[in-house]
Amino acid sequence: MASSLLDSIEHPRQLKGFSREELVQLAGEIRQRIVDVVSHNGGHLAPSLGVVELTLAMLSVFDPEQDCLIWDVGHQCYAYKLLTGRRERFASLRTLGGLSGFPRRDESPFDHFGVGHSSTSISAALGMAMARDLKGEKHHVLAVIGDGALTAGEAFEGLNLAGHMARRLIVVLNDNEMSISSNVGALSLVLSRTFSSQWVRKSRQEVLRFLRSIPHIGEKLALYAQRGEWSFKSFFTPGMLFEALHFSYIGPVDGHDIASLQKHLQMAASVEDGPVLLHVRTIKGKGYAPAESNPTKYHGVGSFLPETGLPVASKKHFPSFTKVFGETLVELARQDPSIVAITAAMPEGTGTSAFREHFPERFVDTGICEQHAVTFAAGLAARGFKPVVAIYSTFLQRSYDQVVHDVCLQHLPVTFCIDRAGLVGEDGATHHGMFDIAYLRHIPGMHLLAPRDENMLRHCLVTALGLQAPCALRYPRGVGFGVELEPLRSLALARGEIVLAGERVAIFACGNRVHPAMEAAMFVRQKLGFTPIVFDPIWIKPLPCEQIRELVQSVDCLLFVEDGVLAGGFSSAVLEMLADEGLLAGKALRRLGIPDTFVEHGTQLELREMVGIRGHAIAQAVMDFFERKAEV
Ligand SMILES: Cc1ncc(C[n+]2csc(CCOP(=O)(O)OP(=O)(O)O)c2C)c(N)n1
Repeated sequence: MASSLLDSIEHPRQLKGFSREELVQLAGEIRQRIVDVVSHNGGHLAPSLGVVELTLAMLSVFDPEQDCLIWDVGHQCYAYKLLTGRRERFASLRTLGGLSGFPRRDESPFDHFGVGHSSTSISAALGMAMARDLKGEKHHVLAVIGDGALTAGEAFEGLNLAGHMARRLIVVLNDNEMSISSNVGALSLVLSRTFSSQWVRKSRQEVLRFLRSIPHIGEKLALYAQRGEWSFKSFFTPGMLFEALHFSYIGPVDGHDIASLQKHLQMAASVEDGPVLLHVRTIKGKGYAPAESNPTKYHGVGSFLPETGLPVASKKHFPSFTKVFGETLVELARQDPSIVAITAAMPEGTGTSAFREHFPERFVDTGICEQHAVTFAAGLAARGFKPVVAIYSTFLQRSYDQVVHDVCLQHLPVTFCIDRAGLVGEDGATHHGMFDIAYLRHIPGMHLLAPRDENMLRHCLVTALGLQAPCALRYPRGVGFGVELEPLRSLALARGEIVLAGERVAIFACGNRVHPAMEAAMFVRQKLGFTPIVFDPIWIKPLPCEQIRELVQSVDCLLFVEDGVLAGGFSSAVLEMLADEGLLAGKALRRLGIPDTFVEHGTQLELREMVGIRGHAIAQAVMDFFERKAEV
């Protein structure tokens, strides 16, 4: 339609010819398109709505073909995708084979750096700035980082080196006072300082007047002081912090005023002698009332009705693993005052918001600081508390050394509740929790549990808290199996359960694959007239060796299935043990799990189907032992 400016954009360079009014109209159209598509596909709505004007301003001032624009976390990149050649594919956002929800170098030449985890942008940008200088190139490098992402250590490591290297670099701080929940920490207090008081403005004028009056050098001094107003302002605004790190500071700037953004971006681009930080204030969820009024809820959403913002009614009635975990933790903390809950900026995502409500004095949100969260927990544990670190599998990757060095090496009883373990779905490759078994099971002293359902999750949590040792439990994203919740009980160490008795084939199913394995076994019973055994080890470490030995000796065929990488995962653990004990001779073997490749985005079901860990793939694998087709 001719009236749609957005549909006329084939290349971002067209934006340079747009008037301010046209850019404002375009901002409205972009918001509409984002709401339309995200209401179908789900996605990171509020972050993307908040940076529409910033995206337009950056693309109209810079040349994204030459200049490197790097988004931190990358969850706010939807407007950028729409304007950089991906408009026509935008409806496929986050679907199998469609556009990723995050920037990816293999998706577009405009995506200069791939991302999904937070706080990497300044480091990557600085590396690119150095590469530019070494190659004698002239382009700009920009990192756009949120105030939430700025709480992470890596962001400060980047700022620290950038100030030291003094290379040309623009860091745009997108400050909306929100992480997923309200931002936390002393830094957020610094950022909220404003340059509003009259006396500050007045003193600035007086200082400038005084400087100008100095003979010979006065004008020059005033110019320096004026460069901008910014340097001066920095004493009274968050700028002080950044100036101390040898950044020039500009801001704060209204992040929804395109003209002002363009002016200040140009100002930032003119700084030749070192890094500059442009502080932009935005409203998360801007322009869509439900998201503006509840940015936490609309940070990341499933499908919803665009007119109201209400979720599309889901068929899933069962509570999620996350919810069951959160409620059980509250239940346990009522009786045990030594339990402390820790999250790294994900109170809602990990279900610890329930704990925050009931025991605010025993709840800590560290900000996006997974490494700090783990060592902080170790400190609490060293002084007699029982810290529970609730964290997504993919983000715990950040804390590998802290788990090894601060927790396990000192035998400290920290409980890791690892949510989103396994394939997570639409967030894709950066977010799948597929490595945790492999990166935890080799750490001496670590205990590792994989509850098969929500009931077992509760028992595992009680067990972990009673261990007096480091322990992790991993459970998947999404709803449980709807099993009836039993009274809590502690589990015996290194004992699994035969959940389906049978013969000839033993299926070793780990965590959320146990129920599908049981369904598969029932199918095989119908087709082949015998029932394979389904064994749930519950413990990945220490393994239930005794039971495994017995089982293996009773069958000829061993099938393993797990929602995690095959390399170093659960089946690896069992096979290592069996090989060491010489128990594998004459056995037919098959392993189902995630192969040695990064898995893309799609629904959880599609992805499990793709890697072959769903019920019918398990059934087929059993049938294969007998060279029979499952026909399912
Ligand atoms: C290492 C890591 N931990 C946690 C997350 C989950 N996460 C995604 S966005 C986000 C909040 C980011 O806040 P901010 O940078 O201020 O951006 P905003 O969403 O407010 O635009 C968090 C915690 C992540 N992506 N990476």
